[in-house]
Amino acid sequence: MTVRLSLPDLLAKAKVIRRHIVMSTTAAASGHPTSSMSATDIVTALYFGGVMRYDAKNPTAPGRDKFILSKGHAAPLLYAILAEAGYFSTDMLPTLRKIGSPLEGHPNYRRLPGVEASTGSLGQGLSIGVGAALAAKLDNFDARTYVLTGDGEVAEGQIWEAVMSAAKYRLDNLVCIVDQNGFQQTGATTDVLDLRPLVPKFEAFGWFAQEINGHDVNEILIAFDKAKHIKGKPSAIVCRTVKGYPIHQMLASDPNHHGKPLTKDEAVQAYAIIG
Ligand SMILES: Cc1ncc(C[n+]2csc(CCOP(=O)(O)OP(=O)(O)O)c2C)c(N)n1
Ligand SMILES: [Mg+2]
Repeated sequence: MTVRLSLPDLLAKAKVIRRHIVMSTTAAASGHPTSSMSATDIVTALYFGGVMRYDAKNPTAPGRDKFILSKGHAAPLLYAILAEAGYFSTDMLPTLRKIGSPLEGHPNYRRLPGVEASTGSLGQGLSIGVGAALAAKLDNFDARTYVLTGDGEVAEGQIWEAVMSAAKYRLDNLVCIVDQNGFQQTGATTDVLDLRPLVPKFEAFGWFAQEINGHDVNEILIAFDKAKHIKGKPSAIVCRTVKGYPIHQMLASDPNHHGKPLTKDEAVQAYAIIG
């Protein structure tokens, strides 16, 4: 089944998700709020915009679509999405990173329903996605796999091994989404390693590739729909995003703000900006 909210309801859902992200990372006093917030509109559209087929009450149903968070440090985003989708109670969100909680710092598929792969070691999720998409084809399931990677993460060599094999196996049921927020752990991608433009690189490897505004839910939905209609090749959607959106202005002195939670006072300010 799919969940298809109206555009105003989708925008409202993205605000709820962002508030969960701020609340859970501030409660944990650790985690990656800005990495989670750049990708919030993308993943909200996937789960609540009628894109993915899933059943929160039957999380391992054969033939389901799969979402793999390759940039596993954005776990607070995944947990907020899965809780809102009904995989587990939103009451669990404040237990992020607490001893004994299944909401580990990085997603653990053995401990939490809806988590399709254990990730956090960057570069691996697209290969897992290739396996899932290939398996779906071999099983004759009309199932799609969506993988979210970071723009620093795509510097990992394993990403491009997966890109090559996905084209070889004509995995038109695989979508690689790149959260192009312009920053990685140690600084701006322009300073560390800039792989832009990514679209011609994916195209050179035999993929269908689009570049969109990753904060425009309408554009995101159109891009997912376009990808669904491409036959014979995998799809990449390069999303231009802002790390920490929409609280980036609050963090202007440290726009990356990588792996740092907000203080309690900053969180109050953030809730006001998010709305
Ligand atoms: C293999 C590997 N190397 C290093 C890290 C440490 N690390 C965690 S997040 C991160 C930066 C990732 O940047 P990007 O992919 O752009 O994600 P963003 O947080 O900007 O969304 C790094 C280097 C890791 N998790 N895995
Ligand atoms: Mg990045």
